[in-house]
Amino acid sequence: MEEARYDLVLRGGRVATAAGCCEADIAISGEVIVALGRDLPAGRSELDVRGRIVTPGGVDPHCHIEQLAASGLRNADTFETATRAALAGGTTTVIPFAAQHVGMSLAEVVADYHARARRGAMADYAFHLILADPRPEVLREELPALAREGHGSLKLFMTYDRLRVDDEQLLDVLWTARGLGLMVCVHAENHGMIRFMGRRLVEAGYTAPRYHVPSHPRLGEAEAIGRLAALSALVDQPVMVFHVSTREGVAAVQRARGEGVKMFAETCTQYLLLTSEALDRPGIEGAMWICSPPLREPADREALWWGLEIGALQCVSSDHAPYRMDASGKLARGPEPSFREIANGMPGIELRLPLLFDAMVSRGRLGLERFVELTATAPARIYDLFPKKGTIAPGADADLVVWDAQRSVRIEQGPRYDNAGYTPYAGFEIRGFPELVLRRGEVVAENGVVLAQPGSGRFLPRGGGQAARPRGLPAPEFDPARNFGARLEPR
Ligand code: DUC
Ligand code: ZN
Ligand code: ZN
Repeated sequence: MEEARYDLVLRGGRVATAAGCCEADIAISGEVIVALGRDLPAGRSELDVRGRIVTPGGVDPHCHIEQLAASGLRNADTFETATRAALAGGTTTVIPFAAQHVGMSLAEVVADYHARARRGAMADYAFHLILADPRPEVLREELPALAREGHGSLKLFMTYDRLRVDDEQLLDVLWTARGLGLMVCVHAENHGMIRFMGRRLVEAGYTAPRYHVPSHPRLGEAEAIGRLAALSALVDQPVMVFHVSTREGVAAVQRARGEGVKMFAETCTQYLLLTSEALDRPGIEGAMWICSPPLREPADREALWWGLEIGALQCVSSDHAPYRMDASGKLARGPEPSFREIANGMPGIELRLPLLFDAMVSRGRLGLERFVELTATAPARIYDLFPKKGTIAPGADADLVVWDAQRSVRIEQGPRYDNAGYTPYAGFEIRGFPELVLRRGEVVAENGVVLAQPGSGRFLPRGGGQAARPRGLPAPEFDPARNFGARLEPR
Protein backbone atom coordinates (compact mmCIF):
# COMPACT_ATOMS: atom_id res chain seq x y z
CA MET A 1 0.00 0.00 0.00
CA GLU A 2 1.18 3.53 -0.79
CA GLU A 3 2.78 5.16 2.25
CA ALA A 4 1.14 8.40 3.34
CA ARG A 5 3.36 11.34 2.44
CA TYR A 6 1.23 14.13 3.91
CA ASP A 7 -0.81 14.62 7.06
CA LEU A 8 -3.93 15.65 5.17
CA VAL A 9 -4.96 15.91 1.54
CA LEU A 10 -8.06 17.80 0.36
CA ARG A 11 -8.83 16.00 -2.84
CA GLY A 12 -10.28 17.40 -6.06
CA GLY A 13 -11.73 20.76 -4.99
CA ARG A 14 -11.98 23.88 -7.11
CA VAL A 15 -9.15 25.85 -5.56
CA ALA A 16 -9.71 29.59 -5.70
CA THR A 17 -7.05 32.25 -5.23
CA ALA A 18 -6.97 35.92 -6.16
CA ALA A 19 -4.88 34.93 -9.19
CA GLY A 20 -7.23 32.28 -10.58
CA CYS A 21 -9.04 28.99 -10.01
CA CYS A 22 -8.15 25.41 -10.87
CA GLU A 23 -9.09 21.90 -9.88
CA ALA A 24 -6.38 20.57 -7.59
CA ASP A 25 -5.52 18.55 -4.52
CA ILE A 26 -4.14 20.45 -1.53
CA ALA A 27 -1.57 18.63 0.61
CA ILE A 28 -0.93 19.72 4.19
CA SER A 29 1.85 18.71 6.56
CA GLY A 30 1.61 20.01 10.08
CA GLU A 31 0.11 23.48 9.91
CA VAL A 32 1.20 24.39 6.41
CA ILE A 33 0.23 23.74 2.79
CA VAL A 34 3.10 21.83 1.19
CA ALA A 35 1.84 20.93 -2.29
CA LEU A 36 -0.86 21.72 -4.80
CA GLY A 37 -1.49 19.57 -7.84
CA ARG A 38 -3.37 16.76 -9.51
CA ASP A 39 -3.21 13.20 -8.16
CA LEU A 40 -0.96 14.04 -5.23
CA PRO A 41 0.30 11.09 -3.11
CA ALA A 42 -1.83 9.93 -0.21
CA GLY A 43 -2.26 11.71 3.09
CA ARG A 44 -2.74 10.09 6.49
CA SER A 45 -6.19 11.68 6.34
CA GLU A 46 -8.07 12.59 3.21
CA LEU A 47 -11.05 14.84 2.61
CA ASP A 48 -12.98 14.39 -0.60
CA VAL A 49 -13.93 17.92 -1.64
CA ARG A 50 -14.87 17.23 -5.26
CA GLY A 51 -17.63 19.56 -6.36
CA ARG A 52 -16.69 22.06 -3.66
CA ILE A 53 -15.00 25.45 -3.89
CA VAL A 54 -11.96 25.90 -1.63
CA THR A 55 -10.86 29.43 -0.71
CA PRO A 56 -8.25 30.77 1.72
CA GLY A 57 -9.56 31.43 5.22
CA GLY A 58 -10.96 34.93 5.46
CA VAL A 59 -8.86 37.78 6.86
CA ASP A 60 -11.06 40.35 8.61
CA PRO A 61 -8.86 43.45 8.78
CA HIS A 62 -11.17 45.61 10.89
CA CYS A 63 -13.29 44.31 13.76
CA HIS A 64 -13.83 45.41 17.36
CA ILE A 65 -13.47 42.66 19.92
CA GLU A 66 -13.76 43.03 23.68
CA GLN A 67 -12.94 46.67 23.09
CA LEU A 68 -13.46 49.36 25.69
CA ALA A 69 -15.10 52.47 24.21
CA ALA A 70 -14.38 55.97 25.49
CA SER A 71 -17.94 55.92 26.93
CA GLY A 72 -16.90 53.08 29.26
CA LEU A 73 -18.96 50.46 27.38
CA ARG A 74 -17.24 47.27 26.32
CA ASN A 75 -18.23 45.43 23.12
CA ALA A 76 -20.71 42.61 23.63
CA ASP A 77 -18.19 40.03 22.37
CA THR A 78 -15.20 38.54 24.08
CA PHE A 79 -12.33 37.16 22.03
CA GLU A 80 -13.89 33.76 22.53
CA THR A 81 -17.37 34.62 21.26
CA ALA A 82 -16.22 36.86 18.41
CA THR A 83 -13.63 34.46 17.04
CA ARG A 84 -15.95 31.48 17.41
CA ALA A 85 -18.35 33.44 15.22
CA ALA A 86 -15.52 34.29 12.83
CA LEU A 87 -14.57 30.63 12.38
CA ALA A 88 -18.19 29.57 11.86
CA GLY A 89 -18.33 31.95 8.93
CA GLY A 90 -14.94 31.05 7.45
CA THR A 91 -12.76 33.86 8.83
CA THR A 92 -9.56 32.42 10.30
CA THR A 93 -7.57 35.64 10.87
CA VAL A 94 -8.78 38.83 12.51
CA ILE A 95 -7.28 42.24 13.19
CA PRO A 96 -9.14 43.86 16.09
CA PHE A 97 -7.91 46.82 18.13
CA ALA A 98 -5.94 47.58 21.23
CA ALA A 99 -7.63 50.86 22.15
CA GLN A 100 -5.76 53.52 24.08
CA HIS A 101 -7.78 56.28 25.76
CA VAL A 102 -6.46 59.64 26.89
CA GLY A 103 -3.94 59.33 29.71
CA MET A 104 -3.37 55.61 29.26
CA SER A 105 -0.04 53.94 28.63
CA LEU A 106 -0.15 52.35 25.18
CA ALA A 107 2.11 49.50 26.31
CA GLU A 108 -0.26 48.65 29.18
CA VAL A 109 -3.26 48.77 26.85
CA VAL A 110 -1.60 46.37 24.42
CA ALA A 111 -0.62 44.00 27.24
CA ASP A 112 -4.26 43.94 28.38
CA TYR A 113 -5.61 43.08 24.91
CA HIS A 114 -2.88 40.46 24.49
CA ALA A 115 -4.00 38.79 27.72
CA ARG A 116 -7.65 38.82 26.63
CA ALA A 117 -6.82 37.35 23.22
CA ARG A 118 -4.48 34.71 24.66
CA ARG A 119 -7.34 33.55 26.86
CA GLY A 120 -10.11 33.45 24.30
CA ALA A 121 -9.05 33.72 20.66
CA MET A 122 -9.76 30.81 18.35
CA ALA A 123 -8.79 32.61 15.15
CA ASP A 124 -5.25 33.90 14.59
CA TYR A 125 -4.94 37.60 15.31
CA ALA A 126 -2.98 40.83 15.20
CA PHE A 127 -3.89 44.25 16.59
CA HIS A 128 -4.27 47.75 15.21
CA LEU A 129 -3.18 50.12 17.97
CA ILE A 130 -5.67 52.96 18.51
CA LEU A 131 -3.83 56.14 19.46
CA ALA A 132 -6.16 58.57 21.20
CA ASP A 133 -3.34 60.29 23.10
CA PRO A 134 -0.20 60.50 20.96
CA ARG A 135 1.80 62.44 23.57
CA PRO A 136 5.57 62.62 23.10
CA GLU A 137 6.53 59.66 25.28
CA VAL A 138 3.98 57.46 23.48
CA LEU A 139 5.46 58.32 20.09
CA ARG A 140 9.10 58.34 21.17
CA GLU A 141 9.22 55.37 23.50
CA GLU A 142 6.14 53.17 23.59
CA LEU A 143 5.35 53.02 19.89
CA PRO A 144 8.86 52.09 18.68
CA ALA A 145 9.02 49.29 21.27
CA LEU A 146 5.61 47.98 20.22
CA ALA A 147 6.61 48.14 16.55
CA ARG A 148 9.65 45.99 17.39
CA GLU A 149 7.29 43.49 19.03
CA GLY A 150 5.41 43.07 15.75
CA HIS A 151 2.62 45.64 15.82
CA GLY A 152 2.49 46.96 12.27
CA SER A 153 -0.52 49.28 12.17
CA LEU A 154 -2.33 52.07 14.00
CA LYS A 155 -5.76 53.63 13.95
CA LEU A 156 -6.50 57.33 14.40
CA PHE A 157 -9.84 59.12 14.62
CA MET A 158 -10.55 62.49 12.99
CA THR A 159 -13.83 62.67 14.92
CA TYR A 160 -15.28 61.78 18.37
CA ASP A 161 -14.66 64.09 21.31
CA ARG A 162 -12.52 61.72 23.36
CA LEU A 163 -10.68 59.96 20.56
CA ARG A 164 -9.91 62.41 17.84
CA VAL A 165 -6.56 63.88 17.00
CA ASP A 166 -6.17 67.27 15.35
CA ASP A 167 -4.25 67.80 12.11
CA GLU A 168 -0.97 68.55 13.85
CA GLN A 169 -1.22 65.44 16.02
CA LEU A 170 -2.17 63.44 12.96
CA LEU A 171 0.98 64.67 11.22
CA ASP A 172 3.10 63.81 14.26
CA VAL A 173 1.76 60.26 14.15
CA LEU A 174 2.14 59.94 10.37
CA TRP A 175 5.73 61.13 10.66
CA THR A 176 6.51 58.70 13.46
CA ALA A 177 4.80 55.86 11.56
CA ARG A 178 6.90 56.68 8.53
CA GLY A 179 10.06 56.28 10.55
CA LEU A 180 8.87 52.96 11.95
CA GLY A 181 7.37 51.66 8.70
CA LEU A 182 3.81 51.32 10.07
CA MET A 183 0.44 51.51 8.33
CA VAL A 184 -1.86 54.24 9.64
CA CYS A 185 -5.60 53.54 9.41
CA VAL A 186 -7.94 56.48 9.83
CA HIS A 187 -11.58 57.11 10.71
CA ALA A 188 -12.05 60.02 8.32
CA GLU A 189 -15.10 62.18 9.02
CA ASN A 190 -15.30 65.91 9.72
CA HIS A 191 -15.74 66.39 13.47
CA GLY A 192 -17.25 69.89 13.37
CA MET A 193 -19.92 68.90 10.86
CA ILE A 194 -20.96 65.92 12.99
CA ARG A 195 -21.20 67.98 16.17
CA PHE A 196 -23.01 70.83 14.43
CA MET A 197 -25.60 68.55 12.84
CA GLY A 198 -26.05 66.31 15.89
CA ARG A 199 -26.62 69.20 18.25
CA ARG A 200 -29.09 70.99 15.99
CA LEU A 201 -31.05 67.87 15.10
CA VAL A 202 -31.54 67.02 18.78
CA GLU A 203 -32.39 70.62 19.69
CA ALA A 204 -35.08 70.58 17.01
CA GLY A 205 -36.53 67.36 18.38
CA TYR A 206 -35.21 64.96 15.75
CA THR A 207 -33.92 62.29 18.09
CA ALA A 208 -35.06 58.97 16.55
CA PRO A 209 -32.42 56.52 15.36
CA ARG A 210 -32.88 57.48 11.72
CA TYR A 211 -31.53 60.99 12.38
CA HIS A 212 -28.16 59.43 13.01
CA VAL A 213 -27.81 59.38 9.21
CA PRO A 214 -27.96 63.16 8.51
CA SER A 215 -25.93 63.77 11.67
CA HIS A 216 -22.91 62.36 9.82
CA PRO A 217 -23.07 64.48 6.66
CA ARG A 218 -21.86 62.71 3.57
CA LEU A 219 -19.79 65.79 2.73
CA GLY A 220 -17.92 65.28 5.98
CA GLU A 221 -16.49 62.00 4.78
CA ALA A 222 -15.17 63.42 1.51
CA GLU A 223 -13.78 66.49 3.28
CA ALA A 224 -11.88 64.42 5.83
CA ILE A 225 -10.53 62.02 3.20
CA GLY A 226 -9.33 64.96 1.12
CA ARG A 227 -7.65 66.54 4.15
CA LEU A 228 -6.11 63.23 5.14
CA ALA A 229 -4.76 62.86 1.60
CA ALA A 230 -3.02 66.23 1.90
CA LEU A 231 -1.54 65.35 5.30
CA SER A 232 -0.39 61.97 4.03
CA ALA A 233 1.18 63.58 0.96
CA LEU A 234 3.03 66.19 3.05
CA VAL A 235 4.98 63.53 4.90
CA ASP A 236 4.77 60.81 2.22
CA GLN A 237 3.24 58.26 4.57
CA PRO A 238 0.75 55.59 3.41
CA VAL A 239 -2.69 55.62 4.99
CA MET A 240 -5.71 53.32 4.99
CA VAL A 241 -9.13 54.98 4.99
CA PHE A 242 -11.43 52.82 7.03
CA HIS A 243 -15.11 52.18 6.31
CA VAL A 244 -15.74 54.36 3.24
CA SER A 245 -19.52 54.78 2.99
CA THR A 246 -20.35 57.39 0.33
CA ARG A 247 -20.02 57.98 -3.41
CA GLU A 248 -18.13 61.20 -2.64
CA GLY A 249 -15.82 59.25 -0.33
CA VAL A 250 -14.96 56.82 -3.12
CA ALA A 251 -14.32 59.76 -5.45
CA ALA A 252 -12.04 61.45 -2.88
CA VAL A 253 -10.00 58.26 -2.49
CA GLN A 254 -9.79 57.76 -6.24
CA ARG A 255 -8.71 61.38 -6.73
CA ALA A 256 -5.97 61.07 -4.11
CA ARG A 257 -4.71 57.80 -5.57
CA GLY A 258 -4.70 59.39 -9.03
CA GLU A 259 -2.53 62.18 -7.68
CA GLY A 260 -0.04 59.69 -6.33
CA VAL A 261 -1.03 59.81 -2.67
CA LYS A 262 -0.27 56.50 -0.96
CA MET A 263 -3.86 55.92 0.06
CA PHE A 264 -5.59 52.59 0.56
CA ALA A 265 -9.27 52.25 1.40
CA GLU A 266 -11.79 49.70 2.56
CA THR A 267 -15.52 49.49 2.78
CA CYS A 268 -17.59 47.09 4.90
CA THR A 269 -20.25 44.48 4.28
CA GLN A 270 -23.05 46.66 5.61
CA TYR A 271 -22.38 49.55 3.23
CA LEU A 272 -22.46 47.14 0.28
CA LEU A 273 -25.66 45.36 1.27
CA LEU A 274 -27.81 47.69 3.41
CA THR A 275 -29.09 51.26 3.15
CA SER A 276 -30.33 53.93 5.54
CA GLU A 277 -33.89 52.68 5.02
CA ALA A 278 -33.07 50.05 7.65
CA LEU A 279 -33.17 52.77 10.34
CA ASP A 280 -36.74 53.77 9.45
CA ARG A 281 -38.27 51.35 11.96
CA PRO A 282 -40.75 52.32 14.62
CA GLY A 283 -39.50 53.35 18.03
CA ILE A 284 -35.98 52.43 18.99
CA GLU A 285 -35.64 49.39 16.72
CA GLY A 286 -33.59 51.33 14.16
CA ALA A 287 -30.79 51.50 16.75
CA MET A 288 -29.73 48.04 15.59
CA TRP A 289 -28.51 49.63 12.34
CA ILE A 290 -26.71 52.60 13.90
CA CYS A 291 -23.07 52.47 12.93
CA SER A 292 -20.51 55.10 12.02
CA PRO A 293 -20.29 56.21 9.35
CA PRO A 294 -24.01 55.55 8.91
CA LEU A 295 -25.68 53.40 6.29
CA ARG A 296 -26.24 55.46 3.15
CA GLU A 297 -28.36 55.44 0.00
CA PRO A 298 -28.74 52.98 -2.89
CA ALA A 299 -26.55 55.17 -5.14
CA ASP A 300 -23.76 55.02 -2.55
CA ARG A 301 -24.01 51.26 -2.39
CA GLU A 302 -23.57 51.15 -6.17
CA ALA A 303 -20.63 53.56 -6.05
CA LEU A 304 -18.91 51.39 -3.43
CA TRP A 305 -19.30 48.30 -5.61
CA TRP A 306 -17.85 50.29 -8.49
CA GLY A 307 -15.02 51.45 -6.22
CA LEU A 308 -14.19 47.80 -5.58
CA GLU A 309 -14.49 47.01 -9.28
CA ILE A 310 -11.92 49.63 -10.30
CA GLY A 311 -9.58 49.12 -7.36
CA ALA A 312 -10.23 52.44 -5.61
CA LEU A 313 -11.16 50.31 -2.58
CA GLN A 314 -9.03 47.26 -1.86
CA CYS A 315 -10.72 45.32 0.95
CA VAL A 316 -14.05 44.58 2.57
CA SER A 317 -14.00 44.31 6.35
CA SER A 318 -16.83 43.57 8.77
CA ASP A 319 -16.27 46.51 11.15
CA HIS A 320 -17.85 44.10 13.64
CA ALA A 321 -18.77 46.34 16.61
CA PRO A 322 -21.40 44.48 18.59
CA TYR A 323 -23.65 46.06 21.20
CA ARG A 324 -26.75 44.34 22.56
CA MET A 325 -30.16 46.03 22.35
CA ASP A 326 -30.33 46.34 26.14
CA ALA A 327 -28.88 48.32 29.03
CA SER A 328 -25.48 46.65 28.56
CA GLY A 329 -25.17 48.14 25.06
CA LYS A 330 -27.30 50.28 22.76
CA LEU A 331 -29.72 51.25 25.55
CA ALA A 332 -27.10 51.99 28.23
CA ARG A 333 -28.30 55.61 28.41
CA GLY A 334 -31.95 54.64 28.99
CA PRO A 335 -34.75 52.88 27.11
CA GLU A 336 -35.42 55.77 24.71
CA PRO A 337 -32.08 57.43 24.00
CA SER A 338 -31.58 60.02 21.31
CA PHE A 339 -29.50 58.79 18.39
CA ARG A 340 -26.50 60.65 19.86
CA GLU A 341 -26.62 58.46 22.97
CA ILE A 342 -26.67 55.12 21.16
CA ALA A 343 -23.46 53.11 20.78
CA ASN A 344 -22.26 52.98 17.18
CA GLY A 345 -21.76 49.61 15.58
CA MET A 346 -23.32 46.37 14.44
CA PRO A 347 -22.26 42.72 14.34
CA GLY A 348 -20.81 41.28 11.14
CA ILE A 349 -17.80 39.07 11.77
CA GLU A 350 -19.75 35.81 11.36
CA LEU A 351 -21.65 36.56 8.17
CA ARG A 352 -19.17 38.76 6.27
CA LEU A 353 -17.88 35.90 4.16
CA PRO A 354 -21.20 34.08 3.51
CA LEU A 355 -22.96 37.36 2.61
CA LEU A 356 -20.17 38.42 0.27
CA PHE A 357 -19.85 34.93 -1.23
CA ASP A 358 -23.55 35.14 -2.06
CA ALA A 359 -23.26 38.63 -3.56
CA MET A 360 -19.98 38.16 -5.43
CA VAL A 361 -19.95 34.48 -6.35
CA SER A 362 -23.53 33.14 -6.32
CA ARG A 363 -25.02 36.31 -7.79
CA GLY A 364 -21.92 36.89 -9.91
CA ARG A 365 -20.93 40.41 -8.86
CA LEU A 366 -17.12 40.70 -9.27
CA GLY A 367 -16.70 36.88 -9.18
CA LEU A 368 -14.81 34.30 -7.18
CA GLU A 369 -11.24 35.56 -7.60
CA ARG A 370 -12.17 39.09 -6.55
CA PHE A 371 -14.11 37.66 -3.60
CA VAL A 372 -10.91 35.97 -2.42
CA GLU A 373 -8.83 39.06 -3.09
CA LEU A 374 -11.11 41.48 -1.26
CA THR A 375 -11.80 39.32 1.78
CA ALA A 376 -8.45 37.58 2.27
CA THR A 377 -5.53 38.28 -0.06
CA ALA A 378 -5.53 42.07 -0.17
CA PRO A 379 -6.00 42.50 3.58
CA ALA A 380 -3.16 40.02 4.14
CA ARG A 381 -0.88 41.93 1.77
CA ILE A 382 -1.73 45.38 3.05
CA TYR A 383 -1.20 44.37 6.70
CA ASP A 384 1.88 42.20 6.23
CA LEU A 385 0.30 38.80 6.77
CA PHE A 386 0.91 37.57 3.22
CA PRO A 387 1.84 34.91 2.07
CA LYS A 388 1.44 33.16 5.42
CA LYS A 389 -2.23 34.22 5.36
CA GLY A 390 -4.61 35.14 2.56
CA THR A 391 -3.72 32.61 -0.13
CA ILE A 392 -3.52 28.94 -1.02
CA ALA A 393 0.08 28.14 -1.93
CA PRO A 394 2.91 25.91 -0.72
CA GLY A 395 4.34 27.51 2.42
CA ALA A 396 1.11 29.27 3.41
CA ASP A 397 -0.69 28.37 6.62
CA ALA A 398 -3.36 25.78 5.85
CA ASP A 399 -6.27 28.14 6.55
CA LEU A 400 -9.00 26.96 4.19
CA VAL A 401 -12.73 27.23 3.67
CA VAL A 402 -14.58 24.46 1.81
CA TRP A 403 -17.80 25.95 0.43
CA ASP A 404 -21.04 24.25 -0.39
CA ALA A 405 -21.91 26.69 -3.16
CA GLN A 406 -25.42 25.29 -3.56
CA ARG A 407 -26.57 25.50 0.03
CA SER A 408 -29.34 28.05 0.49
CA VAL A 409 -29.66 29.70 3.86
CA ARG A 410 -32.30 32.09 5.13
CA ILE A 411 -30.74 34.29 7.79
CA GLU A 412 -32.98 34.29 10.83
CA GLN A 413 -33.09 36.55 13.86
CA GLY A 414 -32.24 33.46 15.92
CA PRO A 415 -29.15 32.79 18.06
CA ARG A 416 -25.72 33.16 16.49
CA TYR A 417 -22.23 32.59 17.76
CA ASP A 418 -21.55 36.24 18.40
CA ASN A 419 -23.03 37.88 21.45
CA ALA A 420 -24.82 40.86 19.87
CA GLY A 421 -28.20 39.15 20.25
CA TYR A 422 -29.36 40.17 16.77
CA THR A 423 -28.23 40.26 13.17
CA PRO A 424 -28.77 43.26 10.87
CA TYR A 425 -29.27 40.80 7.98
CA ALA A 426 -32.37 38.88 9.17
CA GLY A 427 -34.52 37.89 6.21
CA PHE A 428 -31.61 37.74 3.73
CA GLU A 429 -31.67 34.58 1.60
CA ILE A 430 -28.17 33.62 0.56
CA ARG A 431 -26.66 30.79 -1.47
CA GLY A 432 -23.31 29.29 -0.49
CA PHE A 433 -22.09 28.53 3.01
CA PRO A 434 -18.88 27.19 4.59
CA GLU A 435 -19.03 23.44 5.03
CA LEU A 436 -15.57 22.99 6.52
CA VAL A 437 -13.14 25.53 7.92
CA LEU A 438 -9.49 24.66 8.55
CA ARG A 439 -7.10 26.78 10.60
CA ARG A 440 -3.44 25.79 10.31
CA GLY A 441 -4.42 22.33 9.04
CA GLU A 442 -6.97 21.58 11.74
CA VAL A 443 -10.70 21.33 11.06
CA VAL A 444 -12.08 24.07 13.33
CA ALA A 445 -15.65 24.29 12.02
CA GLU A 446 -17.86 21.76 10.31
CA ASN A 447 -21.29 22.74 8.97
CA GLY A 448 -21.47 25.63 11.37
CA VAL A 449 -20.33 23.65 14.42
CA VAL A 450 -17.16 25.21 15.84
CA LEU A 451 -14.62 22.72 17.18
CA ALA A 452 -11.68 24.95 18.13
CA GLN A 453 -10.63 25.59 21.72
CA PRO A 454 -10.56 29.08 23.27
CA GLY A 455 -6.97 30.31 23.36
CA SER A 456 -5.89 28.22 20.36
CA GLY A 457 -5.63 31.31 18.14
CA ARG A 458 -2.13 32.73 17.71
CA PHE A 459 -0.73 36.23 17.70
CA LEU A 460 0.72 37.18 14.31
CA PRO A 461 3.69 39.55 14.63
CA ARG A 462 4.07 41.72 11.57
CA GLY A 463 5.65 44.80 10.10
CA GLY A 464 3.91 47.59 8.25
CA GLY A 465 3.05 45.61 5.11
CA GLN A 466 2.57 47.84 2.11
CA ALA A 467 3.36 50.86 4.29
CA ALA A 468 6.82 49.67 5.29
CA ARG A 469 9.86 51.55 4.06
CA PRO A 470 12.05 49.60 1.68
CA ARG A 471 14.33 47.56 3.89
CA GLY A 472 17.78 48.95 4.49
CA LEU A 473 16.92 52.62 4.30
CA PRO A 474 17.54 54.54 7.50
CA ALA A 475 14.56 56.12 9.24
CA PRO A 476 14.06 59.61 7.80
CA GLU A 477 15.34 62.56 9.74
CA PHE A 478 13.28 65.75 9.75
CA ASP A 479 15.12 67.50 6.96
CA PRO A 480 13.14 70.43 5.53
CA ALA A 481 15.21 70.56 2.36
CA ARG A 482 15.17 66.87 1.55
CA ASN A 483 11.69 65.99 2.80
CA PHE A 484 9.74 69.15 2.18
CA GLY A 485 11.47 70.96 -0.67
CA ALA A 486 12.39 74.00 1.47
CA ARG A 487 15.28 76.17 0.33
CA LEU A 488 17.63 76.51 3.27
CA GLU A 489 19.15 79.90 3.85
CA PRO A 490 21.46 80.91 6.65
CA ARG A 491 19.38 82.40 9.42
N1 DUC B 1 -15.68 53.41 13.89
C1 DUC B 1 -15.41 52.17 13.63
O1 DUC B 1 -14.43 51.90 12.98
N2 DUC B 1 -16.21 51.21 14.06
C2 DUC B 1 -17.35 51.41 14.84
C3 DUC B 1 -17.67 52.80 15.12
C4 DUC B 1 -16.73 53.78 14.59
O2 DUC B 1 -16.87 54.96 14.76
ZN1 ZN C 1 -13.97 54.14 12.63
ZN1 ZN D 1 -14.54 49.98 13.33
